[in-house]
Amino acid sequence: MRLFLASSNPGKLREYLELARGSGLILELLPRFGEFPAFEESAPTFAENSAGKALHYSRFTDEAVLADDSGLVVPALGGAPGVHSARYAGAGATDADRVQKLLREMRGMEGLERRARFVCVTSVAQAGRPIAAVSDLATGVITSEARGSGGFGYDPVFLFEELGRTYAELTREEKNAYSHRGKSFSKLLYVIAPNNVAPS
Ligand code: ITT
Repeated sequence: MRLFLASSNPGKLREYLELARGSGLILELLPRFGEFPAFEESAPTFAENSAGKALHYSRFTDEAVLADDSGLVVPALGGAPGVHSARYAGAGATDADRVQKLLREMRGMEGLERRARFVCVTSVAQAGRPIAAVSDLATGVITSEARGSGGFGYDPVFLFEELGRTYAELTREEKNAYSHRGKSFSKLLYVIAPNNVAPS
């Protein structure tokens, strides 16, 4: 099966291309992605933004389109940055600006207050109709300073306790094996490729 990815985020694109390798799915960036009217991600949930993105871009091609809406949820901040993760520090801000804002907002917080999770909802649609929607999450702790140079976004401050390193300190293979996106994509393979045998 062939899928086109609708995403403007190079970090996501790289991870999905790696996840798809060897999966039996052929995944490519949606051709001329940047030329289509952008989808307005104004919904209050990852689910609605994810499905909306996939449905929107699927109207510009005959192939099935995959989109994800993902973000970092910090309960002690009332769920922020949440669905606003990409715009947390305003338009034109960089990953480093968003990370610094998060660390500022969390100054003085300790222990359980630093718990966080990454959430990913992956949607597939074709010709304006939904085909699949799956989601997963990964839990961790927000560090007090950035560590590591891999990944993207909030990876340098997301400590994945199981391995004792931030996402930015993991290899690409490790991040894909444990991340919210990697786990959500694994589920997708069982939902859209009926010949795949799911683990019991
Ligand atoms: P598209 O909508 O075009 O795919 P985007 O970056 O705007 O790109 P989202 O609206 O889903 O995507 O926002 C996701 C944001 O959440 C992303 O920009 C990061 O700041 C953060 N994020 C999501 N997954 C992440 C990950 O694996 N590591 C670090 N940060 C992540």
